[in-house]
Amino acid sequence: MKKIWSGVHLTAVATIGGLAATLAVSAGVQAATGGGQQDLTAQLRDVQGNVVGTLSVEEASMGHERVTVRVSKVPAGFHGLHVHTTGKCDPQAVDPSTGKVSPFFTAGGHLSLDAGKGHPGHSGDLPTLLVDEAGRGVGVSVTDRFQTQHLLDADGSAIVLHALPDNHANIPERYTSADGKKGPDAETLKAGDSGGRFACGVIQKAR
Ligand SMILES: [Cu+2]
Repeated sequence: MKKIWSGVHLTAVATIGGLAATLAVSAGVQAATGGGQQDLTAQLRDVQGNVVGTLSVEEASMGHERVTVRVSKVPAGFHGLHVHTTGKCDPQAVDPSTGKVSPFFTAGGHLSLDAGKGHPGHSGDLPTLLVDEAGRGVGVSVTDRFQTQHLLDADGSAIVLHALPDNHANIPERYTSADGKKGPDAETLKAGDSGGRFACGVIQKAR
């Protein structure tokens, strides 16, 4: 995906076009099985402990999950958004590699069910969230990169909203990183330079 605008446009069209078919398939499956899989939810809190948003994960169709995030009281602009590996959101967490407080470090890295794929190919990578001037934002996406059982594994999982936009490692060859290489460097390939972790929510079963 070289031209970011064409990529965004195609994604939006595909999502809208697929929705009617998705809903029809989902209704058919539920009628046949007497219910879908377990829906999931999370409450996002910032470093001070304020609730700033909610997450819901629902079955959209066979093998696809619909992920909805709603936030308020978040700084305006784009924010990186990912499912992280571990269901632990400690605002006082310390990064052992630096010895410094790194809020929500305990949530681990991006959920990655295929070790061969880096960012933005991680299972937990989601579209960046747009927050308006009033501090509100809503993001809806459909993904086939994970199933709800992957989020409810032994150590759980967490949704993390970052402080900065996620560049999805889209650093064209014409740019040179600080280490002299063209294109994305190791840090970009890890998390898309989306900065600190602004808010975190442990993902759990919805009631
Ligand atoms: Cu993240």
